[in-house]
Parts: sequence; C-alpha cells; structure tokens
Amino acid sequence: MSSVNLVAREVAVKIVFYGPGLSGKTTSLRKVYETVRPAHRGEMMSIATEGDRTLFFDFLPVKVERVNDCTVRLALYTVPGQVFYNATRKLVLQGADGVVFVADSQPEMMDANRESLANLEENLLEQGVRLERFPLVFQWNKRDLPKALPVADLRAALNPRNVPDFETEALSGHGVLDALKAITRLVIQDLRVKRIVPPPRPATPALPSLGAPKGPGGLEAQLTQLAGRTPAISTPAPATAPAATTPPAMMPQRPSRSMPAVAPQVAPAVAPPGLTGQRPLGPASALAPSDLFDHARAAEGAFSSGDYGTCIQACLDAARRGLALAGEGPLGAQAYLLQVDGGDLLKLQTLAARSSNRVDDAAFALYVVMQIFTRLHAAGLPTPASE
Ligand SMILES: Nc1nc2c(ncn2[C@@H]2O[C@H](COP(=O)(O)OP(=O)(O)O)[C@@H](O)[C@H]2O)c(=O)[nH]1
Ligand SMILES: [Mg+2]
Repeated sequence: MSSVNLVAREVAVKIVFYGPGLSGKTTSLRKVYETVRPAHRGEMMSIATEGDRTLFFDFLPVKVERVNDCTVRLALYTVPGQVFYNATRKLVLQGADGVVFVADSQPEMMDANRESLANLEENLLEQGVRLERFPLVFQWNKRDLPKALPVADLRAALNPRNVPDFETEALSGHGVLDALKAITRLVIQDLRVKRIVPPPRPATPALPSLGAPKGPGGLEAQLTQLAGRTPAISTPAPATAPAATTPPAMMPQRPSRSMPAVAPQVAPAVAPPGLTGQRPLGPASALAPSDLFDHARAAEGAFSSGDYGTCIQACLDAARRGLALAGEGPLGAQAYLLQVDGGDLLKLQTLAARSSNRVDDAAFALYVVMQIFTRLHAAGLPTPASE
C-alpha cells in the first residue's frame, strides 16, 4: 500500500514480482539486492523456504534516496508461483501499487505463464482492481536459454496491452533493474494521477550539481536518469522502445528552500489530470485529502480573485471537515488529537464571523487548513477505507 509523507516528501510503494513457479522471481529480487548499494537497502528476507522454493514470499526494502527532492521507498515482494499457494499470493498482492510479471521464456512454460497472468487478473479483481488499468511491466526471463521463444510470441500471448517489457536474464541480472525502474516510474505516475503523490514542483534555476546523482551505480542514479535530468548511465534499450525512451518526468523537482504558506503564483506548473488549461494547483489543494480537494481549490480560487471572505468560509468548512476525520467529538478535542494549534482555530472562527477581511486574514485561513492537512497526513488520515 503506498503511503506518502508530504512534509518529508517521502513516498513508500509496494511492488510485487508475480509469475509462475520457477520463472525467476526470487533470482530477480536477489539480483536487485546484490546491485543496490547496502546503504540503500535493507536485508532480503525470504520467508519459509524449502529447498530453493519460495513458500511464502521474499521481501526486500529499497530506499531510493533523494531523487530530486523526493525519497522513494520500494517494498519489493515476490509471490510463491506454485498454483496451490493462491491464498498467499492474494495476501502479498494486497495493497500492491504495481507488478513486475516475470514470465519464463521457455515454450513449455507458456501455459504456466498464461495461467499465472489470469490468476493475477483474478486476484486483483477481487481487490476491486482491473489489471488493464494497473501499473504492470513484463520481464521475459531466461533469455539465455537457447530454446527461449521469440519476444514477439511472448508479447502476442501475454502482453496485448503493450505495457513496457524487458528481456532479462535474472541469473546475470541483465535487464532486471530496467524493469524495476520502469515499474517504479509507472507507479509514481499512477499515484500522481490518483493524486496520492503531489505533482512535480517547478524546477529552480539549476545549480550545476543539484540534480546530479550521488553515486554512479546506485538505483538512485538510475531513477534520476529516468526523470530525464542527468543522464549518467547508459542502459540497454528495453524490448518496448517507445514506452521507455520517452519517459515523462517521474519525480518531483527540487524544491525551493522553504514552502511558502500561501502563494498561488508559485503553485506547481503542472495541473493534475482533468484540470489541464485551468488554474494550477495551489499548495492547499496539493496537500488536501481527496474529500477536501474541492474545498481547498475553492478557497484558493477565492483568494486569487480577492474574495477573502469566501476564502475564509471555505477554509473554515474544510477545517471542520478535516478535523472530523480525527474522530467524533468537539472541535477542540479533534484539534488536540491532531496537534493542530487551538489558538489558530479560534482565530479562524473569529475571522469567519467578521463582515470584511483582508488578504492576510485569508492567507492565515489557508495556513490553518494546510496545517490540518499536514497533520492528517502525518497521522495517516483519512485511511483509504474512510476516504
Ligand atoms: N538459465 C536461467 N535460469 C534462471 C534464470 N532466472 C532464474 N533461473 C533459474 O530458475 C530457477 C528458479 O528461479 P527462482 O528465482 O527460484 O524462481 P521463482 O520460483 O520464480 O522465484 C533457479 O534454478 C534459477 O537459477 C535465467 O534468467 N536464466
Ligand atoms: Mg521464488
């Protein structure tokens, strides 16, 4: 399950390696483990293995530190491929943000590949997720074997949607990181579309070293390269060229030093989907949980047009609704729970009762709702079920 800490600009995503038994999922994960510098990963955990088979799952946490201004944490899982472990697969798949499907390129494995892909589709559907709208990439694995099927055959059978796919040899690691980069990019894009991850911040005038990766071999450098800022490493062309050669910027740009409390004119240059051509997101709507997005936009719109009274009313309404997400009870108790400044709330109520307001009053009201949104994020509210 993805989670986002907007204050620290940290995104945690869950990626699952799926596929039939023995296709190379555990080997792929092990390769990621060996490739990523120790400072950027935790220990690989393999749960209840017997012989070389994954009976429960493998888990590897990877931290991609400071890609531009955003820290990405990847929780990488594999599922047991054997048909009879479907309950475990469902469990591991729960809350996944994206899947790397590891297909075995051998002709005799095609039925198992198809069956596993159908099983993925079915298990996602049980969670209310449709595969065709879910971030997905393919590894065509075991390309080193002489009898490996042509990629065109694998694509025709398994990848009619033409999502990014990669020829891989998990044993040597060839192509594995490319697939991981691609799924990370797709997941971040998807989370942006869902407004879980904020849109990129505007680029600041470049200090030459700011966007540079920290080290030549890290996943961080690879991801930075994907963001299209500092090509540092040449990677082999993926099997699906168009999808991977024209990557849109996937990571937020480096921030200015401090976040302005209210300043619509410095709002991110990128409007969220569906809002193209309209006013760009302001800081309050960028922070707002989805239920309160319209309130935040209304407040910002009123602020921009000089209607400070409406702005303050919208903020007060958003503040009440936001605080209610902390649970039942009086406003003061909810504010206390969320560690929102009670004095600020009282002042907001006072401002809302006034017949005329100034620009700094409206700015203060926006500051109060942003405070609430930030505290809600820190507390993990609203939970996905309540949103
Ligand atoms: N020749 C070859 N063998 C591979 C490759 N990837 C994995 N294997 C082998 O396939 C077997 C199953 O791999 P594993 O990663 O355990 O599969 P999983 O069940 O999908 O986790 C192991 O013996 C691996 O060494 C590859 O790219 N080429
Ligand atoms: Mg395994």
